[in-house]
Amino acid sequence: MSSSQVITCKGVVCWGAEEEWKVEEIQVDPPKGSEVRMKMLFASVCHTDVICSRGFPFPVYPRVLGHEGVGIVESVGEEVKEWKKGDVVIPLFLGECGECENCNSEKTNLCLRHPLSFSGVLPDGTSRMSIRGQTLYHLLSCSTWSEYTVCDANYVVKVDPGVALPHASFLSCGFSTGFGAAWMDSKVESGSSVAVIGLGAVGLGAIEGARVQGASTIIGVDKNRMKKDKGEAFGMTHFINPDDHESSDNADSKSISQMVKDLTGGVGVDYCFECTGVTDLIDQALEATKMGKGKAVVVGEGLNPFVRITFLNLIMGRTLKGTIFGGLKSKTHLPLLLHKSKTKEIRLDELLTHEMKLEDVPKAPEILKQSNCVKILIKI
Ligand code: CXF
Ligand code: ZN
Repeated sequence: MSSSQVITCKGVVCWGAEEEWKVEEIQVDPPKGSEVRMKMLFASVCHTDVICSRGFPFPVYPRVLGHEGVGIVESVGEEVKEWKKGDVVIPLFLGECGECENCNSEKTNLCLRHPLSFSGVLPDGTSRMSIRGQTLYHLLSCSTWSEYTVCDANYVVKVDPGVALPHASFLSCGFSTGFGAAWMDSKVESGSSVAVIGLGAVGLGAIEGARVQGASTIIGVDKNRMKKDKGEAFGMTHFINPDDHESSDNADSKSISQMVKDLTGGVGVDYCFECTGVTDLIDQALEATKMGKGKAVVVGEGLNPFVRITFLNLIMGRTLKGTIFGGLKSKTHLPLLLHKSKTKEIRLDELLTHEMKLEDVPKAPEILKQSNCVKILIKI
């Protein structure tokens, strides 16, 4: 069904890097030919929303935030054959054409035809959202913190009945990014040793991915001691709180890489997943891996655009790699993860710590700072 009506609804708008987020009345245009308009049911908060609202990687304002969520198709453009009104779907920031060089490669999920875009507009170069006549930009080709949103149909994945909708929302970015990093991007071998720096939803996903792959040692690193129980719930075998190893005068405080080596007979781990986005920790992640064959994977992203790496850490045969969405191809792999959540092979209940209404989303940055916060679910 196509619709020609503009919808007026509520959305969470960011007006600038220093501005507080505001819930505003916005206009959402009907979908164009190859697009889908969705009524959002649930959304969730990912660290990337915060850093994008602060200008990562480019300042694009005003924009409607949110890139995790699940919704129901309200109307489709006339060229859309794959989706119809009433389908439950996840809007994504990455497509999979299945035909381009990258879609045909097992090495990457970065589709060339339906790419990741930071421009704030849909693939046709325009936005479907506005406020008082002014263009509102999208976030990562979606914008899920809105009662309605529009996406290109190629950036949408179906959710089968039986998948819990809050889980579908959590699987639309953060947790899947970490899980995929261990499962698909690195294909962690059974019996490997793994370290995960930063135990937010991404890091907990990496722990779960390493567990599912059969890693024998999974070391979690986080300054928040409340993350010990969370990490263990997902399969972490050892916990490092760097603050516990800090001396008062800082004279002999140990580095994270040293602490990881202390737990692994001095040799380090096969894989280290850096999930905080703190750039200085990337060198620590590299140094925490085994000489000659260790691999450090940058999973988190931060506001600092540059990374410093110790020459020796790299040249001693280690690999440093980055990944988007954990290497998951949106149409091939996300349905597999949704299925794993349905069969409880992956466990997502432990992620949910806070729930809020769309109206309360401006409070989310403060809530994210609370030590017990992992995932905020937004009921739209
Ligand atoms: C993001 C990382 C930065 C590029 C877009 C996707 N992943 C998770 O939020
Ligand atoms: Zn995200």
